[in-house]
Amino acid sequence: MAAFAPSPQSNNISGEQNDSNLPTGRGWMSEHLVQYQGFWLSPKGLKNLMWLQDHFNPRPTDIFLASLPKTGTTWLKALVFATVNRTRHGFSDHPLLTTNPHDCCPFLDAYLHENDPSFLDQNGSPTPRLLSTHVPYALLPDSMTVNRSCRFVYIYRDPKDVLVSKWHFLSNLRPKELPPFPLEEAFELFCQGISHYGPYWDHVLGFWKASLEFPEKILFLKYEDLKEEPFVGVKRLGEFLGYPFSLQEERDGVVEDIVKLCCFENLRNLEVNRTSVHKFSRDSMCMVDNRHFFRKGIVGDWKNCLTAEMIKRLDGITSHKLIASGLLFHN
Ligand code: PAP
Repeated sequence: MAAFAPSPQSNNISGEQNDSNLPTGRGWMSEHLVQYQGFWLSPKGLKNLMWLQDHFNPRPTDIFLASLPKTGTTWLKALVFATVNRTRHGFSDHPLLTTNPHDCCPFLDAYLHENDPSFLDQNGSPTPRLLSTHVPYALLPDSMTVNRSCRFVYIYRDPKDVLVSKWHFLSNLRPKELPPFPLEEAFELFCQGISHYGPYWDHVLGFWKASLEFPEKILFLKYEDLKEEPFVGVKRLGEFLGYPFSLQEERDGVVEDIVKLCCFENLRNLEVNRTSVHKFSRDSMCMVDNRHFFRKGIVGDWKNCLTAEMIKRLDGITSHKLIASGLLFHN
């Protein structure tokens, strides 16, 4: 699909972007998506991006957690928060026992758009700031990517599980007055790349290439690898972020404590994640029951949802787009 505008010389997009002259695509909820420089965003997502471009001033110590929706963001937030703050909090009264991970590591673009950058400074853990974003690498402002010491941790996941997870999530949030959104329709849009912050493959490749170019700045993680070897993943996180685990900590089982604290079963069963809600932006009505962030937490649920034909088509697109990168998935 052709991009709306040629790639800019710099990543900075100056001024207000009016979405009325951008190509539109069918949304997954009631609103449509707009295509901006090759990526699909909700109209609000586009406004948030403009805000990010114009107003965000990173600190050199900032840690950005980057991802596409439904690739493991919630889990990554918990793991990074617990790793970076492990000397501040004991495991028996840890903030993650009473706070949803999204509230420990806010979405950068959504909060900034609320016109309250000071929120970021009141975030409990001033240094380093843990901030998350779904914005594709190519659309991030230069202030975040060029000549800065800020680090990124990127997580990606098998697109078949991403599609299934996203479809379930949005079906749960769908207003009752709207007709159901069939999986077949979600599948078709996903394959065409028309999905929040998609195309999926372009988003992944953007961060992958950047991580090859700047390996000291971008850590590239796979959900499936984290599931298989969470201890290895947590140790890599600690090392990469400048908080390596000492031998004594390893002997004391600190890595295991973090893995256990952040594991799906533990987080899902906490009262805060069963009964409370998360507000995606400070003043808006965009609220989600925390329980929706914890569905199954497994690898390969697509086998229960997609037809053989769907699997073949989606795997075909993934092979075609990712083969040169080596970022393929074993089924
Ligand atoms: P978001 O984009 O709304 O933040 P995100 O956290 O990226 O969602 O992805 C949600 C997926 O991660 C869900 O997958 P599922 O639908 O296939 O079950 C969710 O269950 C899963 N998930 C949430 N927390 C964890 C965790 N601690 N460990 C493993 N998977 C998790």
